[in-house]
Amino acid sequence: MQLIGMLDSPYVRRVAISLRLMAIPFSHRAVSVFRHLAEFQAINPVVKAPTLILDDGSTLMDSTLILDYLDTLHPERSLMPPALPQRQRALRLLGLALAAMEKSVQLVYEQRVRPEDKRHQPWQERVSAQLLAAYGLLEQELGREALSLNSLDQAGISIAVAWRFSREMLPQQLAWDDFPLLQQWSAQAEALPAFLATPFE
Ligand SMILES: N[C@@H](CCC(=O)N[C@@H](CS)C(=O)NCC(=O)O)C(=O)O
Repeated sequence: MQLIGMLDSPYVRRVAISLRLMAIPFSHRAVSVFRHLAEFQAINPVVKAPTLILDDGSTLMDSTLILDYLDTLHPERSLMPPALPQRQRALRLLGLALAAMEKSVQLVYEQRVRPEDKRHQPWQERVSAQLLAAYGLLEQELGREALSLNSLDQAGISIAVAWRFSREMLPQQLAWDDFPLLQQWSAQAEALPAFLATPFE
């Protein structure tokens, strides 16, 4: 199995970390959707990272669908809680983490890909407010019930991955110190062997 995409993509990184935590062997090819466009198109003409090349040569894309496939391969190693109420909470947290990733990626594209004279301020403000809402709600959720490394699941992984991505790529975007519980969770998660072996780069 080959995972295609850069580890500075939160979607690629959460799949890579999950593969490690699930003890599924894979190789990783750091192909960029921007800098290596032709190479990426040859693998997946749709150019979406992550792309997973399976052993039979077929390709999957979209991190959530890839994780669904991995869960089907090894249900006993799934990183999603199997039953309510833990699964409901994981889905809620995961939705917020995925929204934070998506809004961060949109802002990065606005700031780094779109020419300055083509930027639309109201759109940037809307996306910024959505990002702030996602992290605000995550901070509240962590205050209601703390995350624990003893029960690390896909929500905990994705929250830490989203946070790292946003902080690295959008250092000026939010007052990051306003989110101490997220900060603390990120520090704990980033110290785990599976995270250290999958550096943001
Ligand atoms: N919902 C997708 C989002 C993946 C995504 O947008 N990845 C970015 C890289 S961070 C990408 O492929 N960008 C290239 C493009 O959309 O043209 C997932 O969960 O995998």
